[in-house]
Amino acid sequence: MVQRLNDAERAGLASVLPAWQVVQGRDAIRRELRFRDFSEAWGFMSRVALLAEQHNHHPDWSNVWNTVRVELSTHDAGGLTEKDVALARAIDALLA
Ligand code: H2B
Repeated sequence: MVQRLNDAERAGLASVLPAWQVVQGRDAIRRELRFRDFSEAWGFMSRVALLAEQHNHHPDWSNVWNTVRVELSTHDAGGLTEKDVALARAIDALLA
């Protein structure tokens, strides 16, 4: 079972994942993205869905027209793990 991040790993999150915020009241990170329109937002979600399958790790997310809100947390561990960091980095790379 993958372990939740330790204090040192959490302290490094802001520099590794500057576009992501720590969620209040839940051990998770979040990123909100705005696209030009629904089609671009959905295209992004499709690409992330394929990434999630490759990682066997899936986002908790929502979409409203051109906005996608992504939350990452490891359900099996009850909080943030290296799996969330890896998926967040892969999502950032998609957007780069
Ligand atoms: N995604 C997330 N976010 N957390 C998990 O614990 C998780 C997952 N577990 N995707 C995976 C799938 C899982 O339940 C399978 C059985 O490994």
